[in-house]
Amino acid sequence: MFEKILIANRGEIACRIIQTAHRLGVKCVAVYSEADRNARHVALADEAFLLGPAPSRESYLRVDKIIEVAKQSGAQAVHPGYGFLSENADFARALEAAGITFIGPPVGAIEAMGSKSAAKQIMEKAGVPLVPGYHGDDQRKELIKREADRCGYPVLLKAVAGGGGKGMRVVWNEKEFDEAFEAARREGESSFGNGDLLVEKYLTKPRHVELQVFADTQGNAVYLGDRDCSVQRRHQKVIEEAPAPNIAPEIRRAMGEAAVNAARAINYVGAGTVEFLYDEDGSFYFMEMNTRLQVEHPVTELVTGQDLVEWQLKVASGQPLPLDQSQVKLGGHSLEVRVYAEDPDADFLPATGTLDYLRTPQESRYVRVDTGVIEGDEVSHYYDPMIAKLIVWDESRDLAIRRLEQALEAYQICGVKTNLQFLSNLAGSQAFKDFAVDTGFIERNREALFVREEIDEERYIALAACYLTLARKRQASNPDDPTSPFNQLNNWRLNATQALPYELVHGEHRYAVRVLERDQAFEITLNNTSFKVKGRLDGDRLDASLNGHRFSLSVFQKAEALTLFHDGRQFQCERHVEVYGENDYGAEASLAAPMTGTVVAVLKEQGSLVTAGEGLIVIEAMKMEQTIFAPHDGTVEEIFFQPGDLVDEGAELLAMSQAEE
Ligand code: MV4
Repeated sequence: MFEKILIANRGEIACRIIQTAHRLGVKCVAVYSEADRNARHVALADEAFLLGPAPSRESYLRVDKIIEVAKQSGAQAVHPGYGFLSENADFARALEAAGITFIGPPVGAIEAMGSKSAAKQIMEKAGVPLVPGYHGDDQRKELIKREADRCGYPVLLKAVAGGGGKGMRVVWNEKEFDEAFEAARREGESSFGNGDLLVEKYLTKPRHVELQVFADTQGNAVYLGDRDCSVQRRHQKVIEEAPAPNIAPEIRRAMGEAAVNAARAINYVGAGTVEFLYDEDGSFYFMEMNTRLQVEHPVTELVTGQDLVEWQLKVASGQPLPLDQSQVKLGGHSLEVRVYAEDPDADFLPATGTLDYLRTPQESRYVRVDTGVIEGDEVSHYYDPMIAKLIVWDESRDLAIRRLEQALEAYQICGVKTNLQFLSNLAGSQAFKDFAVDTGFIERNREALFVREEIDEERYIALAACYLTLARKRQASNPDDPTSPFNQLNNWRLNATQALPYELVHGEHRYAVRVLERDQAFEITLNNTSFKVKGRLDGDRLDASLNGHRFSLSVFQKAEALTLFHDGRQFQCERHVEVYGENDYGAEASLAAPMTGTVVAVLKEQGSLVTAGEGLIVIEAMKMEQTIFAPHDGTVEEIFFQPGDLVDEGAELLAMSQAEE
């Protein structure tokens, strides 16, 4: 086993690899870009080296810098993770030349699977089922047309150099062929610099079923079960599960054996994934082979009980596979969703921001969170906007889905838009529970998946007012807390039998709210609705009963913005505050009473020097005290009222001069 490895990656996969390596007693070297100086993977590693500026091409893709760091740190091997350089043959070759082990397949295997048609030709020889069609080097149009006719329409024209759904064109009938052929060729030329095409029978409702394979340097190869990744959006996997549901055991076994044959056909070593298109009639066809550890490998780990990164480290250090095929046992069902910083209302465009508030579900044997971020981290535009992978396991698919729904409810993020609501809608949809899933699932179920449930805004506004009131009472019992959002200009204490006013804004709606405390409960009134509310605040947890209906929710407040997390949803509102400061008084710095009331204390004497934010005078209105603070540095020139005086709203309370700049 290695003593020290370098992880040439970032984010969740880098953290995940480090965790296994440390468990095996292997030291870890991290590499990072300037944007990742404080990233979690850097903190977890034993040592870390700066690669360069944030852009990947100047950091995580810098083959020369990474090899230099590997040499300098004495790393014996490099784990590439996924993405970045994980399927870059030149990188694997350069490491080999430097005498450093690449924790992945041989260079030849990476290159063999790099081209769709080459891969298909290899698989055909290995007896791996292919979709009926043509993927030869002869690119004459009349030949490809003849092959299309032989397949029978619809057919799919695919750019040989394409991938991830790019460069595919469905031809529904013979009449469309000529135009489609020319267009597909042009697109191949312009997008991939290669207009070569292959043609296949078009499967109209396929599933994406992939097999996890592993091979070692002693000629052993096994499959570790399968995964269904059909729920995709624009060729981005959204939810993955293992095992693939509703597949007959003999077909499952046949796919596994075909996948092992595929691996043997290219003298594979390490972790690999063989992807199949699975048709409704139970037939399956080789799609492509990925020569890296996949994002979704944790679902396989949870149903096999195996740590695939441990397998990678053992195989790369020359050890045999830990299990033979007869020892691979599968149990239960696992699902993974990818929590992304993206905006569902902006067609899932990547979102950026700061993770101001981050609560993750409690991990257990049923719930796993693989993440590369902590609360307070920035999600930048430089890299894939994945925040975390949430993986669940249980004895059955239904139980695992229930676990997923619960875990998603407990996943709470503020500060950046996420796809959490979409994932909850998906996991909770009947179609998904019924496994009516193929690659067209999301398009077919848009209605259910993109629904914005109507919420009872008034209830949430009342709960927000309840939170604000309890938080103020809590703060009032701790007036020295300078960080409290309530220790601002309009500080006061609730000793009221009178109502406490709030102005809360949610979207386009402004709510004038009154909170009256009576008999250990609040009477909260807004619009013409009144709620009897009892509440208890413990940290950011609010347990409340609203007209006898119990709510348990988390609340995050940043300045005047409130986010209430409840029942898997987020409700946001803003407290509108009149802040008395310089802008309200202009240059002469006189301070007017913000409301009619009684002067209860004068905190400064005439002629005293004050600094901005110092308390000057306290007035009481509606049984609440309100301190008026100095809007800037200066001198108290004259005080117009004394304790006990009644003042009208707008009356000038005192005059201040501005301190010299
Ligand atoms: C297909 C197909 C139907 N028939 N090939 C999409 C990208 C690449 N992985 C292959 N893909 C497909 N190839 C034939 N002959 C449908 C797809 C496809 C797809 C496949 C797997 C997962 C999601 C998909 C989404 C759209 C289309």
